Parts: sequence; structure tokens; C-alpha cells
Amino acid sequence: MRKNTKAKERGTMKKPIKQTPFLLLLSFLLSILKISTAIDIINTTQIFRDGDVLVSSGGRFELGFFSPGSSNNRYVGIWYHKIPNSSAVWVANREIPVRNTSGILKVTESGILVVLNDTNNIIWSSNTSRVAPTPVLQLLDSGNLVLREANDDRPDNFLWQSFDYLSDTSLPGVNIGWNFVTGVESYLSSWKTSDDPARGDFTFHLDPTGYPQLVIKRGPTTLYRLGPWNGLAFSGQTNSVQDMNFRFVFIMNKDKVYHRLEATDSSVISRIILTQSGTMQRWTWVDRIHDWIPYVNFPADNCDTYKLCGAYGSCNIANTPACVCLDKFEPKDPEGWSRSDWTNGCNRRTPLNCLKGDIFLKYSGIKLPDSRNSKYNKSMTLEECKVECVKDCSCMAYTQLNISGEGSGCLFWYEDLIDIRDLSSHGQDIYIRMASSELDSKGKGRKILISSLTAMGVVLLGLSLTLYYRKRKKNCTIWRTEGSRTESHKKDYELPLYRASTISKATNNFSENNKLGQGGYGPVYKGTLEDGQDVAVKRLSKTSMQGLDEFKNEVICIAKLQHRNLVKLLGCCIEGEEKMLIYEYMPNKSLDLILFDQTRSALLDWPKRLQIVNGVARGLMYIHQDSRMRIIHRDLKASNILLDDDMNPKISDFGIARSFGGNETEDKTSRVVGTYGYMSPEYAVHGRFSQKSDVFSFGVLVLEIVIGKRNSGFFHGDQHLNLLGHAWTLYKEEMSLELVDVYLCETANQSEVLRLIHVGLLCVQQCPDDRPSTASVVAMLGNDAALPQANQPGFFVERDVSIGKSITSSCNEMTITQLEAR
Ligand SMILES: *[C@@H]1O[C@H](CO)[C@@H](O)[C@H](O)[C@H]1NC(C)=O
Ligand SMILES: *[C@@H]1O[C@H](CO)[C@@H](O)[C@H](O)[C@H]1NC(C)=O
Ligand SMILES: *[C@@H]1O[C@H](CO)[C@@H](O)[C@H](O)[C@H]1NC(C)=O
Ligand SMILES: *[C@@H]1O[C@H](CO)[C@@H](O)[C@H](O)[C@H]1NC(C)=O
Ligand SMILES: *[C@@H]1O[C@H](CO)[C@@H](O)[C@H](O)[C@H]1NC(C)=O
Ligand SMILES: *[C@@H]1O[C@H](CO)[C@@H](O)[C@H](O)[C@H]1NC(C)=O
Ligand SMILES: *[C@@H]1O[C@H](CO)[C@@H](O)[C@H](O)[C@H]1NC(C)=O
Ligand SMILES: CC(=O)N[C@H]1CO[C@H](CO)[C@@H](O)[C@@H]1O
Repeated sequence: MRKNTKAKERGTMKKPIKQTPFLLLLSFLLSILKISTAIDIINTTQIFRDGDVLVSSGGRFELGFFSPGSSNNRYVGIWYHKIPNSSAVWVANREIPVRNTSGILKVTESGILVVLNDTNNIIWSSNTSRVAPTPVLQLLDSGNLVLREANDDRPDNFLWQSFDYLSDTSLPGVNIGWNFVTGVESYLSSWKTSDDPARGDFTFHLDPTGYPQLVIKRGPTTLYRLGPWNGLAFSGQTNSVQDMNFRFVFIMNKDKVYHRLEATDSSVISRIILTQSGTMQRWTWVDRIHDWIPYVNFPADNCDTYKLCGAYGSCNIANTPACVCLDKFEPKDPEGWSRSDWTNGCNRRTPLNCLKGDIFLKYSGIKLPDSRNSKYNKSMTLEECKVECVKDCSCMAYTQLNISGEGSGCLFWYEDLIDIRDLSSHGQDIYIRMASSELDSKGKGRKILISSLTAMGVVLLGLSLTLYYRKRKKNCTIWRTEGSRTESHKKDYELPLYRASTISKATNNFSENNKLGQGGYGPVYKGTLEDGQDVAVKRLSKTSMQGLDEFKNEVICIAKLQHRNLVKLLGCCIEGEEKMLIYEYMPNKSLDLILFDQTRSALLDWPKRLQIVNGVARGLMYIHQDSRMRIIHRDLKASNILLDDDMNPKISDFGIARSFGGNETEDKTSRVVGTYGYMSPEYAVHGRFSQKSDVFSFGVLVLEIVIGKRNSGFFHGDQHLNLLGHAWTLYKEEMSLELVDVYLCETANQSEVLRLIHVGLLCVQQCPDDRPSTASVVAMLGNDAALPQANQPGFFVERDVSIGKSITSSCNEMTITQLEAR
């Protein structure tokens, strides 16, 4: 964006003056003391020309004429005063530009704001309905441009405000929604192109029909929907909880309905943009790195596509295909469904029969369906909602209206339920009308989705395994079926088999005191065998179906692996329901317990940390390329690194590891399992895993070991950066040593510290191809050769996955500088 710099040099709103040396000096001094000369207000006698600016009193916003992108057209707009090249947050004459720099902005006697073009024609005007004797125009520090009576600055008494006539940007304090009294709707509309702020294809509204929700539309078509409002957030909005700098406000009464984002910390500069491609993005300015950082995106992923799965279909981005019918529903058009055409949605497998008495089943963890055909009652209890909905045969579902605090009210649906997604922990409950005969069928409707998940893990690899137990055999034996072929062959893993009674005795009958922690699929106990050997026993929870697959997987992966940096499997125990793995015992437990413990971390001096990093790298290199199987661990993290009595690291927990045959190097899964904070973007978002996704986790681990802090939950000042982002910022400024504890700085060899941070950052680069292989990592750690420059890491902003999904999903997609491309 360019302002008219020539005009700007003239200063702000100054009458031409005769240029004597003295006055030149004065004007020079004034231009230095810009703040004192900048004004934020004009009245009807002042004429505002192209080149003049208004600067809000706190210096945050500036109003003037500008040219967007590479265009020469002039527009009146508002932008950030202190941020170079920031695109306009508001534009007055969006549709009709002034062709050259002779445009004028003026407040008329009757209190209307007008933009005049070079021939003095009004090309834009404010819609001011009231008249005032002495109107003035003022740019407020919130970014709101207001017309008001000169001596009346009550915020609710503006004659007109730009916050009611938005462009593509919403700022903290902007109300999006409807004023039913004036009939004015505030909504966002995208720019046509980055050179043309005229209204583009997309709009973002608060839709008050039924019960209010947020929608992004292209023309009249709804593309994405969030909501309805549930008292805390718009249903489906997964990020609000974590967002500490902002809170959502929702106001609804007979005069108005709107929603607003409020900054809890007013120093945070943040804007929400409806982009030219129809997505909502929130960007925050981070002064320290002098750049905009993307923070929230909606739609977050394909599952936010409006009614993607049709009626009673539910979308889960972790599934392949993404759509499934809700439990006890079946595809209306099975053939289309199998072609991934879900538009026809699903039907109840047992038709309703209201006269015979339908029932309501609870479905949990979902984004509530489209509420445009819903009705609400704010005072009823959930029990009363049910009674009401049962009585009315056309009432298809109900839920609690307000889930905040006390929780009250009801929302009723009267048509097919559309646009549902499976959000598990972020989702809500809904009660859906079902035939009474569905009551006895399993699960009482508590389990909501036809879960294709449980089987997924192993099936995907074309491996289907069955555990087989034979009483007299001394080895763990596993039946293994290849692909869909029926012939199966037995696999003997030559592992000693332990009796359940032996293990029970060794662990004091699985006493709580012996419990070491919780593994991927069940508790882990410390045991002492009769011969005095200490062991760690990983016991599969009987209730965990998922666990059985992981259990089998772990046996297969680790039974054949032997390396000093991998935990050693001593044997197994498979007896009826009871399934356990017996490992060597690690007296110093897992790395996280020492590393992230304020007092114990001092036990990890620099040489030990170096030793741990090197050991993990070697263990990883072994499973990646040196072992016979070539394995991707997929869940490398501090709590899966165990330490023996010499503090040698051993990689453990192969429950979700995958082995690669032949020349495969990458695979894809629809079931993303692992630990957020350690997952690479391509894995978390697209389910693609490879050795490079393990390398990413390794990089996170290295940074955690050097810095001594967790990546997830890391918080630094008012920036939204996670540990990776913070490390990268300091690395770019060549201040990496600031990352390290004073204590460590004193004992450590600084060049080694810097090298480790550098290697860590190389491993967490956003693009998998940029990351080194484990063999290169081992080499980098072992010599002093120069390292390549590290590029931007993946997932460097603290946020939850749904946010990350859309933003750092691929290295070729959007980068954080895109905002400035305008
Ligand atoms: C407008 O402001 C200017 C400068 O402050 C002042 O001289 C002028 O009298 C004002 N006009 C009105 C109508 O208030
Ligand atoms: C602003 O934009 C101009 C032209 O696009 C570019 O040359 C300049 O480097 C930018 N300034 C900053 C601070 O980004
Ligand atoms: C703008 O255009 C008008 C007519 O096209 C012309 O009279 C005027 O001088 C131009 N102004 C500038 C600053 O170029
Ligand atoms: C100024 O605006 C009027 C009315 O929109 C239009 O007819 C005229 O052509 C414009 N002048 C220029 C130079 O664009
Ligand atoms: C003012 O109102 C008229 C009619 O209601 C509308 O056509 C016009 O677009 C409005 N102008 C602005 C700047 O909103
Ligand atoms: C993998 O191996 C197969 C058969 O050996 C070969 O046809 C294919 O080109 C190889 N793929 C790659 C990526 O090397
Ligand atoms: C620091 O480590 C580097 C590389 O390992 C080594 O060359 C150097 O001598 C060490 N410096 C000190 C002071 O120990
Ligand atoms: C840091 C730490 O806890 N180290 C311990 C590791 O295990 C050995 C043997 O049990 C102990 O002697 C160390 O104190």
C-alpha cells in the first residue's frame, strides 16, 4: 500500500505557508515532533485532502488516502499508523476510487461524511440519519472512525461510525450482527483483489435466523457455518478456550444481536480478515519479530464445509472417508456414499413412529447442526426440553441452549439435522429422536459414531493380526494375516512367555504403589521377579479395543529390535483377557520427569544432555535405517525416552509405530495418533508420516532438552509463539544463548549449545524435505562441519490443532508474509 508520500511531506492538515527560512525550520521541527502535530479530529470548515492524515490519539491508527497493491487509484482508508505496509482495515469509497490525488474528504454542515473526486462529485457518503449542529469527524484509537456532535463523545451517541460499515476486517470491539431498530447489519465482505477493495465474492455474517450462528457466504450460498452460540463460544469453534488475549461477547435482545471479539490485553494488535478466497483469518502483530503471525483460521479444514456429509452425516477430519452416518443411521444412497458423494446424507435405520412413542438418544462430542430451522426457549431445563420435544412429533432433536456455568434453556430442531461434525472433546451433546426399538440396541446411544477407528490402525497397513495363545508353548505367538487373503501364517516371536500369576506376584497384585505411570494403552507397573530382577510391566486395559491393536503392534515392532538406545522387551504374558508386556526396568524413569522438574533438572548437566541427545539420535537412526524392519516411531517425546542408571536414553513405546516394507518411505493415515506439540504439520494435518515426521519430533525433543522447557504449554510474554517459534525468533536474531538457563550456560560449552539448537531447528523445519535424515543428524551431532541455515519451523505459534491445520498445513501453502501481499 502506498500513501502519497509527496503530499505527506507537506505535513498534516497544514495550510500552505510562505516559506521563509524560519518557517522552514519550524516546519522541520514540527515534522520531527509528528505526534504533536498529528490531529485525530476535523470539523466542517476543514478540508481533508489527499496527503493529509488523521492519527488516532494513542497513535495506533491512521486515516488518509491510499493506493492498494499496485493500483494507482486513490481510496480513503484506515490502517495501522506504526506498522509499515499494513493493508487498510477499513475503506470508505470501496466501489468508486478517485482517479488521481485531487480527492477530498469532508464533513458537511448537515453531518454527512463525503468523498469528492477530482471533479467535485460525491463518490461516497456516509449514511447519517441524524443531524447535529456542530458535527466533527474523529478517528478513535480503536480504529473506529466516528461522526459525532462536537461536545458529545458518548460512545453510544455517534451520528455514524465506520464500525457499522465494515470492509474485510474486524477489529477488537467491532460488533458483527444486526441492529433491528435501524435495520443495519454489520458484516464483512472480502476485497475483489489486492488491488481493488470493491466488494468481492465472499461475505461473513451473523445470521439471526432461528438461533444465531456465523456464516461465510459466496453470494447467496452458505459455504461454512459456525454455531449456534452456546453461551461460551459458537459451537464448533475449538480455539476459543486457549485464546487468552481475547474473549467472545454475544449479545442478543429484541433490538439487536451481535457478536464481538474483545481484547483482554489492549496492547495486542490483532485483526480478523475475510480473505479474497473466503476464509476468516486472525492475524496478530508481533513487534519483536516485526511481523504478522496467523492465529486462527476458519474454515479450519474440509469438515467445516457446509453440510458436507448431508443430513445426519457427521464429519471427522481424522477419518477416511471423512463422512460417516451417525450411529443408528445408514446412508440414504449407499452407492453414492461409497463414491464419497455424501449429499444425500443418512436415514434412520429404523423409521420413526411417533404414535408408538419415540425416544431420544444422546449423541456426544459434536458440532451442533445448522440452527436456522430451530426454536429456542431460554428458561426451560433440559428435562423440560425433553418433555416438550417428545410431545411434538415434528421435533427432531433438542439440546441445552447455554452450556456455560449454570447451563439452561433449550434449542429445538424441526427438520433434518445437517452440517454436523465430530469434535469429541470440543463438541456438545444433542438428543435425537429415534424409534423406540433403538433403545435396547447396544450402547444406549452413548457411543455416537459408527466407529471405523478402532480397526483402522492395523488394517491400514494391510496387516491384520490375531493374538493366539497356546498353553504349553514357551514363546509369544502371534497369528498374522496378510492383506485380505485368508491364509494366515503363524509368527513366533521367540519371546519368553510369563505366567499371569508370576507377574501378579511380582507387582504385588498390580498394587497402586507399584504403578509407574500410564502407557499408551494401559498402566505400567514396576515388578520384581523371583530372581530379583526388576521389570516394568505394561498391562493392556481390558476395556481398550484400540489398545489390543497397539499391543500387537508393539510386540511385532520391538520383538526383533535390539539396540542399546531402545528399551528391551523381555517377554510377554497372554492369558485369556490378560495381556502384558514385560520390559527391562529403567531406574531413572522417563526423561520428562527430570527435564521438566524445576529441582531435578539440575541433575542433568550439559554432558548428560548431550549424551541423551546423541543416544536418542542413534536409537532413531537404528529403527529408521539400520534395523531389518525400518520403523517410524510416530510418538517420540520426552516421556517415551527412558533413562537407565547411567542416564543412557532408551526409546520406548512402540504402540503406534509403523514398519515400512520394500522401498516405501512415506505413508498416510486417516487416524492421526501421537502427541500434539511433537507432531509435524504434515502428520497432524494430512496424516502423512515418514522418517521426516519422526525427525520433527526429535527436533522438538532436542530443543526441549537444551532449553529445559516443554514445547506445548510454553508461554513467553505476550507473544503467541510456542517454544519452536521462540527459539526460531532468537536464532534469527543470533541470540540463541538467551534460550538456555543461566545455570546451564555456565557449565555448558557454548558452541555445542548453539549447535544443538541449530540442529533442533533444522529438524523442525516446516517442509519435510528440508529436514535432515536421522543419519545426517547423527553426523551433524558428531562433527563440527558448517550447518545450513534453518528455515521457518512448522507449528511455531501456540495454538491447538484445528487452528494449525489450516495454517501450516503444507510448505507450499500460505506463509505468514502473505498478508502484506495486498
Ligand atoms: C474548526 O476547527 C478549526 C481549527 O481547530 C477552527 O479554527 C474552526 O473555528 C472550527 N470550525 C468550527 C465550525 O467549529
Ligand atoms: C513495503 O513495501 C514496499 C513495496 O512493496 C517494499 O519495497 C518495502 O520493503 C516494504 N517495507 C517493509 C517494511 O516491509
Ligand atoms: C486530477 O484530474 C483532474 C481532471 O481529470 C485535473 O483537473 C486535476 O488537475 C488532476 N489533479 C492532479 C493532482 O493531478
Ligand atoms: C467523478 O464522479 C462523477 C460521479 O460519479 C463521475 O461522473 C466523474 O466521471 C468522476 N470524475 C472523474 C474524473 O473520475
Ligand atoms: C446508504 O444507504 C443506501 C440506501 O439505504 C445504500 O444504498 C447505500 O449503499 C448506503 N451507503 C453506505 C455507505 O452504506
Ligand atoms: C520401488 O520398488 C519398485 C519395485 O522394486 C519399483 O518399481 C519402484 O520404482 C520403486 N519406487 C521407488 C520410489 O524407488
Ligand atoms: C567446545 O566444543 C567444541 C566442539 O565440541 C570444542 O572444539 C571446543 O574445544 C570446546 N570448548 C571448550 C571450552 O571446551
Ligand atoms: C538423576 C537421577 O535420578 N539419577 C539416578 C539414576 O539412577 C541411579 C541408579 O538408581 C541413581 O544412583 C541416580 O541417582
